[in-house]
Amino acid sequence: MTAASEAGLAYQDLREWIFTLERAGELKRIKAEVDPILEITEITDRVSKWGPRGSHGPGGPALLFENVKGYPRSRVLINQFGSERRMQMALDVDSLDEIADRIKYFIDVKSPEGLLDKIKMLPMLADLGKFFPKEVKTGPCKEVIQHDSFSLFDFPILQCWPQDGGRFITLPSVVTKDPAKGKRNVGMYRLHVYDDRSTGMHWQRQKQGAEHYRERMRRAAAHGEVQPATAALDMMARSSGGSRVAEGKQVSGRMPVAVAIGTDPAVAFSSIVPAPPDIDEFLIAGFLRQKPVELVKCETVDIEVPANSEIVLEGYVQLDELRSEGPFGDHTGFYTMEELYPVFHVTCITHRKDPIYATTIVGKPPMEDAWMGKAVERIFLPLMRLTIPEIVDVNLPIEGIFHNLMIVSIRKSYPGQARKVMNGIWALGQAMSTKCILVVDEDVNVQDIGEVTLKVLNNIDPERDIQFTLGPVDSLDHASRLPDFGSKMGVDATRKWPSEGFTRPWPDEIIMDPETKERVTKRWKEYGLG
Ligand SMILES: Cc1cc2nc3c(=O)[nH]c(=O)nc-3n(C[C@H](O)[C@H](O)[C@H](O)COP(=O)(O)O)c2cc1C
Ligand SMILES: [Mn+2]
Repeated sequence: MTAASEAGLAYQDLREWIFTLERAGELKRIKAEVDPILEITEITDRVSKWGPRGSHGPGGPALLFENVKGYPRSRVLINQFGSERRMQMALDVDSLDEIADRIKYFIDVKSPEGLLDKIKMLPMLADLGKFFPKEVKTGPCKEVIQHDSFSLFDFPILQCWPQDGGRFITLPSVVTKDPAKGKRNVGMYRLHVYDDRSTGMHWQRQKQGAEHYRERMRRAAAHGEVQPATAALDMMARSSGGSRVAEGKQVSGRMPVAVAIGTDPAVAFSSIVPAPPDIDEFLIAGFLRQKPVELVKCETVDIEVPANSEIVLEGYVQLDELRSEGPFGDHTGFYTMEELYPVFHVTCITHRKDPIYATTIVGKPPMEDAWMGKAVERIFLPLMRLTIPEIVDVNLPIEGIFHNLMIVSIRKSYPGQARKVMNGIWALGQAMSTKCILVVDEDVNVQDIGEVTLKVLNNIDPERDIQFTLGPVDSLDHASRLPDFGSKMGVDATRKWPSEGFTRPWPDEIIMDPETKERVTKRWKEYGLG
């Protein structure tokens, strides 16, 4: 357990988290002068690859750069989540399965059948109540409020890779509201800095921020009594081949947006979890840290942000404006090329005194985001089982960059079930874009790639067992026939049954008999093999 839990409190802010990391030997301060242009990336990339491959590595320490060229008063934090251990510390658990268990506990609730059942449920309901975000009057993020004389270049924002289109804010919690229901969403979408006061807003079209934007677009269109043309709804039109917002169907208006940078780790992590659309990620953060997230109102927009943030950007996205975003060296190991995305105009910045700028880099895996993704894999397993109960375990291998490969083991009970599972996964929120799904029987340890390779390839008749489908694919897929749309593949590597048309005998796996094993164990010394 970490310092936060010893005190029975969640990390109060980024600074307490840094303090805890340092005390645990998980953070290094770098006092040598470093350039935010490329140099910090090269250092962090090397550190991310430290240590042995395996379930506990690699992943060197978190880095706090204290002498950033051109930014004498700034510090840059990077790689805070960059190992399995730090991901556990961030969520204050010894194993990520503890969180999965906590989720299961809530899921397992049945409707109470009598008074006694109801009474038993009370502590749990009280528990739940503890997680809702709480509004407070003010907080550290309001120490400095800048309405006029600010520039994004006041902050040590990195240019990550040589061909990047500029500097990018890479670890922002972007807060928006659904114009219909007022429901909040927090998502991590990178921001390409265009100039002192504007950035790209890289919410990919299947993400919740993009849906809030589309909903505003629909409303603005209805208000202006123009038809929200399909083209206008397909608003993140691509520079090549895509439809455009233009052609007289533009709808004007502003969508308020706020961005929190440098929050406590539960808030940053909750911004990347693939939560169902209507769930407020600040509630998830409260659940993870077991203490409500404290929110303050923004100065210029009707949005709340974590009071403990190091930096808050307030502003709006103009509905009828798209601009080229990228290129950006992405977590696929390739650059994502320029595409049209909305523009975020910053109207006010509030921040702590001498703010710490929290960031990350993505690139060839493993990088920091690999460990965030692995945490999502563990935490979401019980939620996947809600709709696909036969799932035993799931592995998203790091080099599969989360959308390219999912290996899933199932308890098979009826013919064709592996294909049902694939279709279930392709219907499951962000898992919809999984390019390749391998389904194996429950006796296969999906965490062991060697065992998976042996069994999957032995067990398949490729033509019979591969299922292709067409549908939405990840926005970062550079090989699909069209942006965001392409084919996906499932491999049914379960043992085939007669009821599936397989009438040949299925061979047994080679396993030594226990008597021989025991005899050899007992006699091992006699053989002189060491
Ligand atoms: C470091 C990092 C950067 C990310 N950048 C983006 C991005 O630029 N655009 C995007 O759509 N998703 C990005 N994601 C993934 C989203 O944060 C993730 O899909 C999240 O669940 C979206 O939240 P939403 O479902 O509320 O939209 C990033 C994730 C990480 C870990
Ligand atoms: Mn969301």
